[in-house]
Amino acid sequence: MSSRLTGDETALWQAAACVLDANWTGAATAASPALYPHQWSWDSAFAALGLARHRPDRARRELLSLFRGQWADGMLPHIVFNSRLDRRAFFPGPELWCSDRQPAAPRGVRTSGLTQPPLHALVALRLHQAAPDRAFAARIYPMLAAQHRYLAQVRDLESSGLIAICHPWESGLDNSPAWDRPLGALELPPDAFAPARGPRALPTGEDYDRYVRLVTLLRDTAYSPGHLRETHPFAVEDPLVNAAYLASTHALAELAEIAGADPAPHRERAARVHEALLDRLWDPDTGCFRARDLRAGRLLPTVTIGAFGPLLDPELPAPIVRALVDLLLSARFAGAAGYPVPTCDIQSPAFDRGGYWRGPTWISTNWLIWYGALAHGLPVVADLLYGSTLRLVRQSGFREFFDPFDGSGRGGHDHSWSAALVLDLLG
Ligand code: 9YW
Repeated sequence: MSSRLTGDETALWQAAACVLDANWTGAATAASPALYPHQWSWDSAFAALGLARHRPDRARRELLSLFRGQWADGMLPHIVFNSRLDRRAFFPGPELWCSDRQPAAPRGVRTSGLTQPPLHALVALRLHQAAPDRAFAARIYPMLAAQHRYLAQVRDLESSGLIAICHPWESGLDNSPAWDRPLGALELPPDAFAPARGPRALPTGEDYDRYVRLVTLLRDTAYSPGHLRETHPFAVEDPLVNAAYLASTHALAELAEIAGADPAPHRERAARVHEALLDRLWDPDTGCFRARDLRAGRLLPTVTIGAFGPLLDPELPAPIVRALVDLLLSARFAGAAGYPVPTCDIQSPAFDRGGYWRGPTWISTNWLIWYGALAHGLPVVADLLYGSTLRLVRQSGFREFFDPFDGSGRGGHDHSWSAALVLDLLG
């Protein structure tokens, strides 16, 4: 803990550290004790950032434990299931994914068959910068390189430089209005039915049936690259996922140097992703980034928090940075929310202040924008994000998400990334 914290900040720091301690399973951090008791991929990356401030030994174990779930083709799954938990602890559990029947999946640990935003190399580099540990860098570099190789070889569906998600869950922003069109275009078999899940059911009904349908299509084709490229009905290039990929590709080049490997291929890839982000996802007519639906061959209409993801690109041209800042501060986002940043354009008909990723403010997306703003030397934006994020947790605790107008807490309590990222913000 930094010695320059005020008394109030010290109390917040300690409360956040207690949440991480309580959610530590002995090998990893449960995303949220009651709702999401397993290890989720991008949650784990965020948890490691907080643990780096509190228990650096655990931060490294957190990442290594996630990579126990990595498949032989490099795919890093979005859930690594805790085998000590009852199989009813979370739906969909291991039985939906059947990783134990996939030759590429690891033995002795069950996982999902999807990915999540690849922030891990960025986080591994930050751990190294906070407490240099060449042995750890050398150990994790090949795993990260394999993760990135999988993304470049299997997920760059149109050889554009960008990676595609094949399920809304892969975006991390599950029910974002950005996915409404491609999800709505999905045909459901007449008997589609998804069992009720856990203590809460969000999102519900037909949306959920569609999520499960997409998983069964992937599973029943053995998660094959050919199915993904040719026939899978959901394939989207998302600006936030690709910005995370780009930031991590830059970090991977630095980690390669630390580990004594060749950084050049990662630098070349980063240059390609940067160009493709601008060519394919920047919409000059509306002055923002949008997700591209590869199956329909067009940009998706709703402007969401994903539009700000490319602030993670260190080479984003200054006029585009300015356009993003104007949009962020406008009445469509921070300008009309007491507790920014809402996850959907407030003026969109799809905006829903209580609807999970359809409007509420989340600590993870706030942290990503804060981090990008710092990198671009935008102190006004960074201070706004820092202040509003701390106000949220002071007022409502380490909740899963928050009402963007009055800051009231929603969803699960003691959410790991809400605590971890506050630790990182406080420094
Ligand atoms: C689900 C764990 C996960 C996050 C996702 C979030 C939610 C789980 O919880 O998804 O299937 O409902 O949308 O980003 O990783 O915190």
